Amino acid sequence: MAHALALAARGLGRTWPNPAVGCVILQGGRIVGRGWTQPGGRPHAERMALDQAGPLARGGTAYVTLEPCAHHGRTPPCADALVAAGVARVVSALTDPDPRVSGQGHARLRAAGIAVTEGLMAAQARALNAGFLSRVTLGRPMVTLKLAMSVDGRIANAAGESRWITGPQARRAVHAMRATHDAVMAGIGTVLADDPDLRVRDLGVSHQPLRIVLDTHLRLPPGSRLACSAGETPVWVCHGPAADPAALAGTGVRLVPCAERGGRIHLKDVLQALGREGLTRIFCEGGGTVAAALVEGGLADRLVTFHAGHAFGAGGTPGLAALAAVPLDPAPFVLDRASAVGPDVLAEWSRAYLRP
Ligand code: AOF
Ligand code: ZN
Repeated sequence: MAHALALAARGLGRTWPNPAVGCVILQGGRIVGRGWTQPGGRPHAERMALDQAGPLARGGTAYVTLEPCAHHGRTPPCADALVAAGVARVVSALTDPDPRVSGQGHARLRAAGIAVTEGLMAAQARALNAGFLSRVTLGRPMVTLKLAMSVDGRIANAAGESRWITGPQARRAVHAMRATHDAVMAGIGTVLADDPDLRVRDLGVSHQPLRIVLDTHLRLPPGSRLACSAGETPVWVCHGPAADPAALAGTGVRLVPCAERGGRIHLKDVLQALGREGLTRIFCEGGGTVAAALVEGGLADRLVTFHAGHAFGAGGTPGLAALAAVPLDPAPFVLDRASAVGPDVLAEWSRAYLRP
């Protein structure tokens, strides 16, 4: 199952709206098939592993990181494919919450006489599938909030300079993280200040996440790097009802109308709209206003923090804008991992429901 989970992780960022699933088929103690959900969500992991195993799947054991599907999509259900291949045993990590599956995959296997064991490494599978689970159960994608800061939590010095606080190793790590998400998101303040590109660079990846700008009043300049590259890598601009789309006409950006509250698009509504579009994993790169709104709204599921050896003091820009009174106990984010990345410190935090 650990191997199946590692295979599944290869699909992160490129299988939406589907989950990234992994499958390993064993025969006589040897691996005869390995599969993972392919880009765009099809073929499913089981199909790929069964195709590899061919006749060797008969009498074998399949390890799957999610319950095999029971519905007819573009291809027949994976549960039926496992039955047809003559697999003797299926070990699955998690029930699929998709209402079209939701226990029926396991039931079909059992009805065909296959021995089914559920729940192996369930916590790890839940963490891996957090984006898909969030989309199906909460109607919104999972959000990872990245903050690259000075040791005192500032994302710019008193002169407003923010490039670059962290070193090249941290930047590389950020690009690798972008690649495992369906979309990279930033607020218009950051976009106007930095003119970022938000794509994955220098890693040789064949796929780019979408780019999303939170831009209530549609201030995105048509000449910005984002707007100018929208034809190559999609850019979605989430805006409020009163914004005038004329300035961005012809740039190729996609406009996503969202509800406004208190003069600003409402992040919960934005994320629900993105969930309806099928997005499962969002990587948010700031700035402080968006970061604070995500934390305040309980919408930041994971935090990725980089701390660099600068101390900018109170004149610098805080990584999080002001929050209303926050109780001290219990801390909502718990440390998953911390490590040195070049001269900087990387820490990954998540909410309790995402922890393995
Ligand atoms: C599996 N194996 O590798 C994946 C599954 O739109 P469709 O027909 O491709 O179905 C999508 C649903 O299939 C998705 O919502 C989830 O329930 C399941 N994903 N199932 O057996 C896989 N990716
Ligand atoms: Zn399937």
